[in-house]
Amino acid sequence: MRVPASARGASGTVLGLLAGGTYLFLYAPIVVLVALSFNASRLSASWEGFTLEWYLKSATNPAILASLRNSLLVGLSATVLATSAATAAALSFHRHRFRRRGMLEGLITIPTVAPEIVLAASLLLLFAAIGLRLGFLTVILAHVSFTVSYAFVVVKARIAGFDHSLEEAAMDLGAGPVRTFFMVTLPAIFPAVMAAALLVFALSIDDYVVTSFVAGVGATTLPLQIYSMVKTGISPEINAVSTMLLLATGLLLLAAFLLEQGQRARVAAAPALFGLAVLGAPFVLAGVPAPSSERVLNLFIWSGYIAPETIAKFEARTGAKVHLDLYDSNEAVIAKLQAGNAGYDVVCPSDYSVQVLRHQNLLQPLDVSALPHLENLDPSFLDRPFDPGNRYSIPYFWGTTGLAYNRRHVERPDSWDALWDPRYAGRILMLDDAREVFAVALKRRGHSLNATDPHVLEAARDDLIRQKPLVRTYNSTNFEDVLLSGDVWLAHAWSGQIAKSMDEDPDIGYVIPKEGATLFIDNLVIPRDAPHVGLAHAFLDFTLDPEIAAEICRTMRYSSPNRAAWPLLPARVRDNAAIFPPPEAMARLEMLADLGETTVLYDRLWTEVKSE
Ligand code: N2P
Repeated sequence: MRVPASARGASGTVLGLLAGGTYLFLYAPIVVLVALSFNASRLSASWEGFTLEWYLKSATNPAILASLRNSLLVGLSATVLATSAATAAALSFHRHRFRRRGMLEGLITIPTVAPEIVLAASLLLLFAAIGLRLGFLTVILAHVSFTVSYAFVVVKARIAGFDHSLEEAAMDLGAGPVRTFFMVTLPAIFPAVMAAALLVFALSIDDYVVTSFVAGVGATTLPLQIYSMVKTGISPEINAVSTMLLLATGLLLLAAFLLEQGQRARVAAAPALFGLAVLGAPFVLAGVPAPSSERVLNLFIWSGYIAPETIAKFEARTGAKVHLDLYDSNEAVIAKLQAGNAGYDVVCPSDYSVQVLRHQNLLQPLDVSALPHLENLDPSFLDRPFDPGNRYSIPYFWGTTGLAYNRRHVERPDSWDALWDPRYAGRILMLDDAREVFAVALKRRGHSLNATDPHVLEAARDDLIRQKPLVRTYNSTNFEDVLLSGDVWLAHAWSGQIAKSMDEDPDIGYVIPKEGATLFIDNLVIPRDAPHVGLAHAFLDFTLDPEIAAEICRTMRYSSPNRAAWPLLPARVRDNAAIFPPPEAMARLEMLADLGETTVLYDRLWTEVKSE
C-alpha cells in the first residue's frame, strides 16, 4: 500500500521532534555545563559575559594540577597493564581451542556488566585482607581490574579475522616467536590494541566510584578532586575542569572508534610504540611517591577546621609535608578507619566517635612524653567519659550545634519550633547528620539527645518527616555560605562557621534554643595503623602550642579548649557568645554518646526521613 506523501511528511515531523527531544535530553546538561564554564559570573544562574578566567584559574590551581598528575599516572599505568593483559588473553583464546573456552571467555567479560559499587567494595575488602595500604598502587590495580574486560572485548572482536597462517609463514622463514609477534602479529592487530588502550585510558581517567573506595591518602585523582570541590559549592572552575575532562574523554573515544573502524594505523610504528609504552611504564610507576618513605603527615580532619597558613607553619617547623583530606561527618571517619589501611596519621573525630573507635581498637595510645604542651589544655575538657584519662585523644576544638538566623527575615528565635514554622517554608537548612538532626527533634520534645526508646525515636522521625517539606536542603559542609547567600533564613548549624560568617554579615545571629542543644568536643587521635606515629605526635603537640591554638581558633572560630591560648585571642573572638557561650546557655547543653546497638535504629529512621 502506498502511503500518501502528506502522511509521510507528518510522521517524519513527529519522528524528527522525538529524536530532537531525545538529543536535547541527552545533551542539554552538558551544553549548560560548557556554556557556564565561560560565564563571567560566579553564580551559575545569570550570564554576565564571556570569560576564560575559570580555565586560567583551574590551570594554576595546585590541587587540580596535582590531581591531574595523579590521574595521568594512574591512567597510563592502567592502560599499559590492562591492554597488555587483555591482548594476551584475546590472542590465546583466538589461537587455542580448549574445553570450557566459552565459559572462561564469559568470565572475563562479566565485570563490564557487574555493578561498579560491588566491584569497588570487594576490591577494598581484598586490599584490607592482604594488608595492602590504600594509595596509588591500589588505585592502579583496581583500574586494571575493571578495565581489562572492556579491553578484552575490543581486542577480541577485532582479531576475529586474524589469520594465523601469517605467523606460521613468518616462523617458517626463520623468525623466532618474539620476532614474529612484533613483526607480524602486533602490526596486524595494532588498531585493535590502540582502540582498547584508548578506551581503558578514558575509563580510568574519569572513574569516580571505584577510585573513591580504594584511593587512600595522596592518590586523589581528578574526579575525586572535582567531587571534593563540589562539596563546597559548584564553582565555575569546576565547570571549566569538567569541560576539559569531557573534551579529553570525547577525543579518546573518537580515536578508539576510528581505529576500530579499521582506519589504517601506522603499522610500521606499532612495535616501536608498544615498546615505548612498555618501557615507559616503570618510569611512570617509579614516579609514584612511596607513601611511607618521605616525611608526610596524612591529616584527615573536618572541613573548616584548619587554615592553610597553620599547615604551612607546621611544615616549616618540622620540614615535613602535610597531606590534607577533609570530611563532614563522623560516619565518614569511622567508615574509613574501619576499612583499615587508610594511611592517615591524625584524625579528628567527635567525642562519641572517639568512644566508637576506641571500642573497636582502631586507635593508638598516645605517648604523653611526646606531648610536652599538654598542660595548656583546660581541665574541663579532659578526662571525659568518651576517653577516660585521655589515653587516646586530645581535644582540638569544641563547639555547639545551634540555630543560626538572618535578622533581615527572622526575628530572634528562642525555640527549635522555628524550624517547623510554615512561615519559613523553603528557607530552612538542616545539617546532613543523623545524630544532630535527631538531637533537634528529641530536644524539642524534651528528651535527651541520647534517647534510645524506639517509641520516642519513631515519634522524632515522624516530626522530622513532617518538617521535611519546609527544608530547603540538608547540608553539613558549607551551610554558612548558604545562609550568607540569603537562600535560607534559618539554619541548624555548627557554631564556628556561623561565628565566622558574622564577620561578613552582621545580620547573622546564633542562638542555643531554650530546649537545649549539642555540645561537642572534637579530638585529635592517631589511628592504630598510622604510618608516621612520631610525626603525628609532633602535630598534636604543635596544636597545643598556645600561639598556634589561638591562631586556629581565630581563623576557624570554633572554640579552643586551650586555656593558655585564651588571653591571646582578640576581643571580638573572646567576647563572641556564639564561640564562648555564657554559663546559662552552657547549662542547656548535652553531649552525644555512643549508643551501641541503637545506632542501627538511628540509621534506619534517618534513612526513612531522607527517603520520604
Ligand atoms: C566542621 C564541623 C564541626 C564539627 N565543619 C562538629 N562536630
